Amino acid sequence: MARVGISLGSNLGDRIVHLRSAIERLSPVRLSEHLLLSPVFETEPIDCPEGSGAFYNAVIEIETDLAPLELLAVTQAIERALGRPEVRAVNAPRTLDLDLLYYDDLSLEAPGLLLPHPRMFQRAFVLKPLAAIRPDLVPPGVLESVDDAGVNLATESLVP
Ligand code: PH2
Ligand code: MG
Ligand code: MG
Repeated sequence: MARVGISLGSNLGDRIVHLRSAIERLSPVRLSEHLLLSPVFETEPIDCPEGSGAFYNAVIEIETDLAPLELLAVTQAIERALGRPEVRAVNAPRTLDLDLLYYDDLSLEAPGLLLPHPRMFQRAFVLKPLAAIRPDLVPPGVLESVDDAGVNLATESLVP
């Protein structure tokens, strides 16, 4: 059984409903009661097309026995179920984005999936919520913990 971190983002439609729905839809792949759920942060769009709305972002950690690419297929199916089109412009506003951040201590380079997520330590919208649930996490190939990396990043607003 693997402990997996997944980031959730939405900046289209009813953002909080989409995040909640994603967490519910992930429940069949959870093999244990283990669920770390970060607060939801409202964050400014980074590297998104002009006029994109603010995101709601959160991170969860679950335990699963699915292999990484099986889990990727599940997360992509959930994105589609929430109305995300197959073909889309880069970083266009989306009802739901689910990104696999880490899968135990696995380093993986597969088509469509890099683990740990190569940009997770550059993104406050990932690090801030992740610091709330796994401050001491040091993914493979990274030299500092989530908490140390996130400490200097601008604070983003918490959704009550
Ligand atoms: N996701 C992106 C690009 N930019 N910005 C914010 N604030 N939150 C995101 O989840 C996000 C982003 C690519 O998936
Ligand atoms: Mg993403
Ligand atoms: Mg994605």
